Amino acid sequence: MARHLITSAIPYINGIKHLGNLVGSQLPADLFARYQRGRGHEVLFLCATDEHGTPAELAAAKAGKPVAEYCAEMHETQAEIARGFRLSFDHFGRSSSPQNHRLTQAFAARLDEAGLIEERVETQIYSKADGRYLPDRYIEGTCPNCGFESARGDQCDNCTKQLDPVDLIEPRSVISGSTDLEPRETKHLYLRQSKMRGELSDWIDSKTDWPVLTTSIARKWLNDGDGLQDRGITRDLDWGIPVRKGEAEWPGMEGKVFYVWFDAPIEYIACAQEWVDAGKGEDWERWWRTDKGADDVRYTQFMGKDNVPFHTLSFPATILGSGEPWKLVDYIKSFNYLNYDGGQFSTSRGRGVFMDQALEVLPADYWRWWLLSHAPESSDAEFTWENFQQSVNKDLADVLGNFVSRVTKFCRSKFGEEVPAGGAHGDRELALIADLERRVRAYEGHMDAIEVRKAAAELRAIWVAGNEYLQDAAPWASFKTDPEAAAMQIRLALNLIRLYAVLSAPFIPDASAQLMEAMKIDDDAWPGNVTEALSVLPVGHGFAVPDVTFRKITDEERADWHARFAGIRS
Ligand code: B3M
Ligand code: ZN
Repeated sequence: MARHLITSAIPYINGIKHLGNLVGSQLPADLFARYQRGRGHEVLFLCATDEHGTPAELAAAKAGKPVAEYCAEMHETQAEIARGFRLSFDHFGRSSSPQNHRLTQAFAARLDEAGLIEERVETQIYSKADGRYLPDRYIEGTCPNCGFESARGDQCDNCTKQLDPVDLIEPRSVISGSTDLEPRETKHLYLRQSKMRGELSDWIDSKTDWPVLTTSIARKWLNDGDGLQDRGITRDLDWGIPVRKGEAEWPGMEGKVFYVWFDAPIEYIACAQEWVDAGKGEDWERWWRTDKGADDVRYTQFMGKDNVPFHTLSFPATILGSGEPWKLVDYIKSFNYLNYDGGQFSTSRGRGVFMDQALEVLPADYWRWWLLSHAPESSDAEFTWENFQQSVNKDLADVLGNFVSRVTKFCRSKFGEEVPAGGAHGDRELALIADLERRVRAYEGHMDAIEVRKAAAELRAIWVAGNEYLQDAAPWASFKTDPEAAAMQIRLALNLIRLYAVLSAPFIPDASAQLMEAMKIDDDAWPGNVTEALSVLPVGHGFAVPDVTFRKITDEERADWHARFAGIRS
């Protein structure tokens, strides 16, 4: 049994995420966690809300609430929606937790001891109209790298370049729109990442099996020297983790907080502590400390491409720089963007379908299937309602749902609600089994490699194989001349339903549970070999005809939803 530590990029607290965010990190992470559990491995799957920094402050201000209260409420909202999508986190933590406060302050102290922190007096942008400094997202302007006009102070969303507010061309305050800005001096802590360039570069070079998307972004920053400029890790903000050297004061840094991107990845570790403190686990160190057993853990991170620089360079610089035996990530799965109907999903502009809205329209499995089978892996992908309708109606309703319905209803009408006997498998069955054996192994290969689209395509092919078999064997016809043969065919097909439930659970967990219930069995062991897996339901085993597993989306619904989501969410 292997041990898998799995984290999804932690979503910002500042509102409900859209489907593009979901498919870029939390959903594929859940797919992988469910798969590894299904294979019988030990899994710790963690996620949290990212609660600090300017996004949190700005959103709270907009909602007219104190930021702590806003974060507590929005954390609950996001947790509820995550449950709705069946995201099977072992813990959904909060980067504002006391555990993360302590750990972040401890990391800063260690980095300082290691000579990797520098105090710098620097120039920050001060807004006279707002009476405050404007770090990160409090300021917008034109990107000096690509010319994008709404680049934020910390990063350009268009070209992913990490920025400094002073770099922006024609900067303006996000709070008031004021351009009456002046540079003022203020003291900050810098993480001397540049000192670690060689070590990080060797580490990235050793990751020859990583997705090209991940390593190409990492190398780009390394080779430009750009991502490895020393990074400011503190801010002039009220909300955040107070700058302390471990438990001690940090002279000259009173009233300042750590930068959100410094404390957010540390939450991956703190979240494991929260998991233990919530009484859900016993020992977090065996997942995170290589001196306490974590060296045989395989750690996989999931994220959108815009988060890659922080996970390939900044966070590893924190971990390595501490000189302590923390677990480093083994594999980073990153994703391109999902677009929405000819444009971009946009949280700030409310464009696209958001997670709460999606669940109002259809249950989680419909979305999970479409999103995962169209995951933006090798390039950006696009959601359209036509494509969604087609995929749901074909793959889920016509192929899987129809198979289940035909088999169970036919059996009920001809043999009753028990697995019928019949004779031994014939050539057609043996050919199907041999085909499935190959396909199941291919499916495992894609899932192990986190090739999400390929895994979905193979799973669909496994469903199709059953359908083609049924069409070909035609038990409704053979029943008239050879009821023994029809019984054997149906016995096989009922067993296939259970096998489908097991194999499909990582993608469509609710449907899987429904099928297991209908087959009146809880043996969900992963198929070691298909022949054995197709005899788990013995002759005489009772089953029930399930309700419709997947319904079709009508043309009216499609048109209706298209119109409903064409505008901007208020
Ligand atoms: N919250 C960005 C995002 O939600 C950021 C990820 C942090 S991962 C440590 O895309
Ligand atoms: Zn740019």
